[in-house]
This record gives sequence, C-alpha cells and structure tokens, in this order.
Amino acid sequence: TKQPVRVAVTGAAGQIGYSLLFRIASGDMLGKDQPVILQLLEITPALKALAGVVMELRDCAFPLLADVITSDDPMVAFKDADYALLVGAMPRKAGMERGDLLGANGGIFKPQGEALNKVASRDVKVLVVGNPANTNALIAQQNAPDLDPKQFTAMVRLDLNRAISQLAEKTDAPVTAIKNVIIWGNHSSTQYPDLSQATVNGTPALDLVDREWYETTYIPTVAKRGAAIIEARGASSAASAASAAIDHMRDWALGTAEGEWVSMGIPSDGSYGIPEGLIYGFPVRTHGGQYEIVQGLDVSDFSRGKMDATAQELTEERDEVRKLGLV
Ligand code: NAX
Repeated sequence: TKQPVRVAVTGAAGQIGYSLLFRIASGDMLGKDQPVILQLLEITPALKALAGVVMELRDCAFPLLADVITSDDPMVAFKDADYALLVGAMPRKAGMERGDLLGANGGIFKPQGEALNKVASRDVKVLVVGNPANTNALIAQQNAPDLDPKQFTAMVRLDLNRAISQLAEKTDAPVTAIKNVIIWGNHSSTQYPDLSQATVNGTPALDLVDREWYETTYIPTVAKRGAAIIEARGASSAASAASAAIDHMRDWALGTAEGEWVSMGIPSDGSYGIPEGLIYGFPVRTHGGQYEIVQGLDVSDFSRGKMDATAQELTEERDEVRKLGLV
C-alpha cells in the first residue's frame, strides 16, 4: 500500500470545506489507493466549528483517511504538505473597492505564501480557490521565492464545468460528449468561455449552436453563473466549487486523458500574447504531475478581444497589489 500524502486545506470550516474534505478523504481527488493526511487551517474563532467537522470526518470511517491535523498557524498546517488547497479568503463586503479587497486578501495570502515557502514539501502543488483567486495565487507565489512559480495555480475549473454543462444542455448531449472547451483568463465576469475549439461528439460546437446565442447568451450565462447561484440558493456555490477543486487537483496529479484538455489558472509564459507572469486561465494537458499549455490554436479577432480584456483586468489587479507592496 502507498504511503499517505499530506493535503493542506485552508478555510476548512467554511461552506466549500464542508463538501471538499469528505471528497478528498474518500479518495475522489488522488485515487482510491492513496491514503491522505488532512492538515486543516482555520482562523482561531472557527477552530471550534472545525473540531465539529473533524468529528464528522472521523465518523465516516474513511479507509483512506490516515490522520487529521488542525491548526490556526500556517506553519503547522502547511508542514511537509504535498498539496495545498487555499480556500479561505476575505469576501468582498458592500462598498469595498477592489484595492480594499486585494489588500485584505494580501493579509492572508502573503503570510500563507511565506509559510509554504518555509515548510511545505518542495514539490507542493498549490490551488487557490479563495477569491480573487488568480491574484491571490499571484500573491502567494510571489512570497514563496524558493518554490517553482509553476507550483501555484488558481481555479477556473468551476467555470469550465459550468461551460461544459451549459453546452451539453443546449445541444442535448451528455457532458462526456463535450471536449476541449476553454476558459481563458480571470475567474471573474471578464473570463472568456471559448467554444472555438470545442466539439460535441466530434462535431465542432459552433456548427451546432448559433453565433448570436453563443455571444449574447452562453458567454454571459457562464460568466455570471456564480451570481445566479447566490440569487437562487441564498449562498454562494459550495458543493460545485469543491467538486471543481477535486477535478483540478486530480487532473494535475494524475494526468488528463489522451487528446483532452482542461483549463487551469497558471503563470503565463507569454503564450498567446498574454503578459508573462499573470495567473491566467489557459488550456492545458497534464502528465506526470506537470502541466503544459496547449499550443498552436487559432485565435480569431473575437477571441483576441476577449482574451486581452480579461488579461487587462488581471494586469490592473497585479498593478494594485504591487502598489500595496504585496508582490
Ligand atoms: P466561507 O465563508 O463559508 O468559508 C471560508 C472560511 O475561510 C471560513 O471558515 C473562514 O473562517 C476561513 N478563513 C478566513 N480567513 C482565513 C485564513 N486567513 N486562514 C484560514 N482560514 C480562513 O466561504 P466559502 O463559500 O467556503 O468560499 C471560500 C472562498 O472560495 C471564497 O473566497 C469564495 O469567493 C471562493 N470561491 C471561489 C470559486 C472559484 O471558482 N475560484 C467559486 C466558489 C467560491 O465562491
């Protein structure tokens, strides 16, 4: 049997945590043969609630759950972590400007980046879920100079899963028939859910739907799905966000299927004219724990405009956190 790996999760007592931890412990993320040690980080006032979640985790008697550690200190929670899912963040409150939001999150992601730098496994794979996810990932990355920048990623997988599901519904196809949808850019309303490469049972998706629907209904529906969930449920996406985090980490760790792509927020290497260093959603293939950007795709003028607009927003966020001295 395999040795357990260490999986750190922050914001573990929150909504997403309540779904995520059970999926990790049951083997959905790293495989049904991979034991895990959960290392859970919360702020001090949430440790009591977290203790309750841990009681429930233990009550599941998951065969793969080797141990659970809890702490309010990132130096403890990130110690030797092989995987780190950074979920806890400061939500946007009414009247908050982008600068205030980025500053408040800097207070979380700067020390967490520093702690990962000091104590995590040298091969740690980091996924940032907490919003603004791309720029929070940039802050953590820039404060972890001894780790490879490529070890820091942000989640656009929920957007991708939403994009796949909306297309499946429209074309009356199962989700498994849909391949190579792309989410470019920021996990925000400027994201670009791109169907130009997508197929449905092998047929180009854009041959099956009309252009007007794609541009004026599909793209905004995917980009604003988070708000629609809040409106309907009275709370933000949680189980679907947790499921997307599982998908992101599983594909990164275990590899994508032959000929298939997923989208991950990763540091730009300048591909497709995206400014180097931004944490930007790209189409990737993964193999052996590494990801690589899918190269050589045609970019139409329509795509170019959308890809540049979301890059511009990320550039502004980066400028803002530079001004705040966070990166
Ligand atoms: P909750 O407010 O339910 O939970 C967040 C938890 O984080 C709380 O228990 C809080 O005590 C904890 N926390 C706060 N600061 C912390 C710190 N410094 N260290 C450790 N823990 C800390 O939020 P939830 O619904 O679970 O969402 C978590 C984050 O995911 C939010 O930022 C949210 O905006 C973001 N999302 C990101 C998505 C994505 O696709 N990238 C989609 C879903 C979600 O909206």
